[in-house]
Amino acid sequence: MTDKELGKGGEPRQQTTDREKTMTTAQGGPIADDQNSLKAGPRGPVLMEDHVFREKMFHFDHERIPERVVHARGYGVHGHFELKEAIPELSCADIFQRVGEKTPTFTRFSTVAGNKGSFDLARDVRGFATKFYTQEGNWDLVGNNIPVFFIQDAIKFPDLIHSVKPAPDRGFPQAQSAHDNFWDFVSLSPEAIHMTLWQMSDRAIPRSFRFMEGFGVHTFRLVNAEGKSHYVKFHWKPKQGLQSVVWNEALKINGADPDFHRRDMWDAIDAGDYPQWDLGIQVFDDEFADNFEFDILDATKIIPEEQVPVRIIGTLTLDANVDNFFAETEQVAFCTQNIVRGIDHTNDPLLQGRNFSYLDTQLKRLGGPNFTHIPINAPKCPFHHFQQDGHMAMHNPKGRVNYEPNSWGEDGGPRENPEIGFQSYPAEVEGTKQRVRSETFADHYSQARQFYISQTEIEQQHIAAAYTFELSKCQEERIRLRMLSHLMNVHDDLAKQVAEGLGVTEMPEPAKPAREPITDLPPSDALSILKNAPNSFAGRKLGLFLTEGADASVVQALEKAFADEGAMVAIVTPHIQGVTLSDGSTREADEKIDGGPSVVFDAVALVFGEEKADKIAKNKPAQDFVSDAFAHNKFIAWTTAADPLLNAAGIEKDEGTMEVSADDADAFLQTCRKLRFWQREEKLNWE
Ligand code: HDD
Repeated sequence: MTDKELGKGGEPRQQTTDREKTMTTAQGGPIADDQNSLKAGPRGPVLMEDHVFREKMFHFDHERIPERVVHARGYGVHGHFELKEAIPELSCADIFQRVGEKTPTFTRFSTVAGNKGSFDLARDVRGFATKFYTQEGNWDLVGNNIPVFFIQDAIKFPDLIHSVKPAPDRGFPQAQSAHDNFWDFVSLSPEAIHMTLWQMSDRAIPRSFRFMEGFGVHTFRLVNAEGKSHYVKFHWKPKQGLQSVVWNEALKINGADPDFHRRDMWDAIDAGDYPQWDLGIQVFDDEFADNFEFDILDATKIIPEEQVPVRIIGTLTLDANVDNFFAETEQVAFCTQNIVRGIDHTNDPLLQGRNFSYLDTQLKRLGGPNFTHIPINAPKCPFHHFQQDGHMAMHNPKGRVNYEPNSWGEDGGPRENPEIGFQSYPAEVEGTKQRVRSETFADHYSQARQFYISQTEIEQQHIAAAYTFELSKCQEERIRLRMLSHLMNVHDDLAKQVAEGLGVTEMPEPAKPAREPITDLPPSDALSILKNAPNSFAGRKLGLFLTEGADASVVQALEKAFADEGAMVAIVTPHIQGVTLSDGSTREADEKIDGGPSVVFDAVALVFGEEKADKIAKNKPAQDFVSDAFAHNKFIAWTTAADPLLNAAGIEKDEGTMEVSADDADAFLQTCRKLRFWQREEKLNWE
């Protein structure tokens, strides 16, 4: 670099004479030097008059806004919803009228408990919130990846969240429910028990946002043009299929890549592999509601798909990453109260409370009532109203009229329109004012049991192990035993396994149920992840561990087989410079071995050259790579030169491992479609 290109401090100068590219202040004034503040002499004090410095620093000092009180860590992406089946007989919502029409969307996935900087694979519920920019206004479906909630009445929400967040005195634990306060609250709130089964299941450690379901949770209403109402529950079904990781893997992913879920989403969309979900509706009427075993206004209950089938009406495709994380993902403001004509609320007390909380929270978070002026929150259809002023007002009403009724005729601004305007469903309401919980909300165990018996044995084991882990983190015996007293009302086997895991020899008395549970609800296969496995490796990732001199034909065959499937292949090598294969071609590395542990892949293949095979066998990260892949029930392919490593890692080959040549790359892919070799877990853990 010449002296001209370097500043006095030796830093590279990046100057331009192009007006378009010229850096300016926020006021638009061109800036000549952005690296040195204005001083009285080269070594003198900085001058207060330096408007360039002051403006830059002032803005930086105010960059942060309060993080969301829950769901602080999230990841947003653009997409669109395409209607596959019109439902005018059920709803007059504009978005549900024309088959093939695409409505733009913005979806934000999140964890609940952790702060903005926490890790992605916490055991936690995932938020799944979608804003539909419909032609009749924004509709926000603010759901989770679990179809039930911990509490029945929104007045308990601050306590629930306080209990799971870091304790107020010590400021930890971060992003976890495995502590006394959470389980204390839950065990004193039996309504939460059903949701804890979901939370202790593998649903709470999804492999990726792309491989999880979403649920609107509450019962809403669909209202048609004649004003007739049906009840509805909304479902998102991932076309990619369901998949989760195992707990030991989750713990390690959090260290290896705390951004695992957001990176996965970014990479998939960046590669053009757009994730899709079908929007399903469960529709039912008053007669069903009156005969259903539980109250349809109780958000701690599901309606099994076997009882009311899920009808698919459209597809959500996520096809664009954000341009700017703060402007879009951070500033997006979801509100459950954002509904459109044709969709309405019910009396679910949790939903009613949410309708207050979301609007209220945006005021605090985004600093004023004009957050709808921020592009990500603004409707994409025309909008006209007389709301004005306030912080950061971007579009105040034009002209002299800002009120109604007015007599200014054509110049009088927007007018009401009873034809297309929102009409609340005229539900009959009467009752005595009282602070009570309906008796019909009192059964807290029946569906918890139903969830448990709907799982495969592997999944049941995981649930028991998760309760054991979490309760083992509770220091107070009374809390552990109180939880156990509830699990005894859910299922004997579960309670026994957890008791054994905790080392409890004398079982407590079962908790006294508010209402006797129904013990003969049938299992519902839709509740299991493994019973609904996709039998595909598309969208998944193979970790291809290569060393110097690896057989090029095997590498190429694996790369081709997995690419044809629609899967990703990441190359892992001993050095980041990559390797030269047997035919002299090279492969660049995506990861050096200690930066790309097997926990970030769905299956692994070890294609090694003879050279240095013994040295690699002694490498600890390489040993961890295979031993973790094995312990996490992943499929493993290898070539002979990898044998010393497999031996050093103590791998006992089984049907989930296979020696691979160029001819059987396809066979390995087919095996990988099962995603995990669960029989190994049975053998390792239970025999
Ligand atoms: Fe909530 C955020 C989902 C109950 C109060 N919630 C928030 C987000 C999701 C949910 C996905 C993140 C939205 C985003 O990405 O910006 N919440 C749920 C579901 C619930 C639920 C599915 C039960 C069915 N929430 C719930 C209750 C209350 C809140 C009962 C309070 C009465 N939730 C909030 C909040 C948040 C929020 C404090 C924090 C940030 C925000 O709203 O925008 O208002």
